[in-house]
Amino acid sequence: MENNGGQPRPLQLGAKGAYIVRLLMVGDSACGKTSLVLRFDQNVFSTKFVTTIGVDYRDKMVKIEGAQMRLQLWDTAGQERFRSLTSNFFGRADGFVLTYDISNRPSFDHVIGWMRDIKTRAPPDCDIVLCGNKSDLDNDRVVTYDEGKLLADEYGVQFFETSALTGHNVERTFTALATTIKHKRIDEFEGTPSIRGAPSTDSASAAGDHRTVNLSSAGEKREGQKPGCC
Ligand SMILES: Nc1nc2c(ncn2[C@@H]2O[C@H](COP(=O)(O)OP(=O)(O)O)[C@@H](O)[C@H]2O)c(=O)[nH]1
Ligand SMILES: [Mg+2]
Repeated sequence: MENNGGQPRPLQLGAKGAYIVRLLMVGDSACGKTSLVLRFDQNVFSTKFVTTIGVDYRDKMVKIEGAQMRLQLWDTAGQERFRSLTSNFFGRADGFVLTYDISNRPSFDHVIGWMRDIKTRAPPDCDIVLCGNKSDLDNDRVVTYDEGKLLADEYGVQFFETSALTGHNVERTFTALATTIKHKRIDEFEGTPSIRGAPSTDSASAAGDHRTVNLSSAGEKREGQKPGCC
């Protein structure tokens, strides 16, 4: 499944000694992807459904088990409604936060389709975390925790129920994904002993870069990397 003769690629080391990790938010529209990014990056929540043109991009520096990692959070801006995300969007991802809404059954049913998109269009060494968002809406819940966990187990990915509204598990979800990526894409290459299991929560404060770029050019922005290898 992995590229490079079955081996994951080492993470790219960027400026200031921080590893660059490209994380993509995917899942049905309105399941809370933008809200999760805002909660993680700025620790805020808004009930507004904000739409922008292109892809919303944020930088967030975190320190995972001593490693400085610059998480590049790529958030779609409505294109997911039309399933029109380009291969550029998927092609160079290091990780995905695949989100559904626990109060919306179709959004959960569509996880299979999103998984298929990732498997066919993203690099084989990318990692995925499945995220059942809006856990605060327990009265409107139509997808049980066990259903989400079972599906995640079938795919061999981590699973968290989150609430962008309350902040429940939001940081944990991103740091769990970053920690998995660190183990596979940094430690394996440096021979650094890694403490597998519980993710570190010692993320640093936001680095503060935020911009919106056009989807069609998004994949061209990164230099020094091979084209998507899927
Ligand atoms: N109750 C609740 N509402 C949420 C949560 N996350 C997002 N929302 C709301 O769901 C709607 C869609 O959220 P948004 O982040 O724009 O979804 P996106 O289309 O996946 O980016 C907005 O009205 C949000 O306020 C959550 O955790 N709990
Ligand atoms: Mg959005």
